Amino acid sequence: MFFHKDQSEMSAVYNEISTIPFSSEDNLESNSEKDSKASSPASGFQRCRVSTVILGLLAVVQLAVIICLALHIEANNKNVTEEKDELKRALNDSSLQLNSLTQGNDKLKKINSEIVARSKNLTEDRNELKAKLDDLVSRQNTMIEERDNLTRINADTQTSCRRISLERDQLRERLNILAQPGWIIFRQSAYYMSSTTKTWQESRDHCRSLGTDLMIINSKEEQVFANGFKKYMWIGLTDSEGEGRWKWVDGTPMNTNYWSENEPNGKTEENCADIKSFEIESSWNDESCSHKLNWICEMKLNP
Ligand code: MAN
Ligand code: CA
Repeated sequence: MFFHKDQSEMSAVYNEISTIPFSSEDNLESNSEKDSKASSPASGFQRCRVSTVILGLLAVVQLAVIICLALHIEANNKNVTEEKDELKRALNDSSLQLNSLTQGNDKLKKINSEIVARSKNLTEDRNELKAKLDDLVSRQNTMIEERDNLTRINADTQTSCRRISLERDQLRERLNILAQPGWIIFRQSAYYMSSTTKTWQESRDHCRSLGTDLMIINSKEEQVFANGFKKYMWIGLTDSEGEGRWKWVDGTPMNTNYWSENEPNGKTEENCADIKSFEIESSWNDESCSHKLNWICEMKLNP
């Protein structure tokens, strides 16, 4: 293509050169015109030789142009070949890089798939473990609650056990006391009738040493029962804390009474009560507390 272009350019140059007026020739022609009237074979030969020289020069120029064009084309070809080789190498490199990248990409895709699969498995494992942990925490809380309940029940049971043991010991002790001679059971109580005599306070102290106290009479049946012993004996009634304010040994005030006629009559001299006139229902008498009498203790069986 370059060659064709150069060829056409060369033809144009040649045509242009061909049309250039030669001043010398023009001069010659003008001279020849001037000398036309006097033309000769020597001047024709001269003109032919000049034309030949010019044509030769033109041929040399054309050859030089052709050589330059050829060199130029060859240089271009060489550059193009080099560029082509370079592009080929670059293409090969790119191709290799593309292959390498594709392989790397495939590997990464595979690794990514594996990671996704492992992540899925790990997520499932985590969820499973979390569910188990929640279950364990729930069971642990239930067990803690049960343990606390059992601890409370155990503490209550131990308290009950201690209380029952104490009651058992007290009952055993009372049973041992009741097993002694002199005790009689009536209704909800057991009664001990002394065989000796003591002051009211000594008598009370003896009853208390047995875990009981002097007899308290709070029903007609009990009064009749007490008279049945037919003993002149201390009962658990006193006004020693305040004249005329008779109280039983458990602190309750005397309401119903079975005083004998004209009793109580001892005022501040007689502050302790006894059964004296046991043949009649109203048998009580107030007496000097220092007097020595039999006494009767009462143990309540259902306190
Ligand atoms: C004695 C004492 C008194 C009582 C009279 C009447 O003197 O027992 O307390 O009042 O007898 O029985
Ligand atoms: Ca009296």
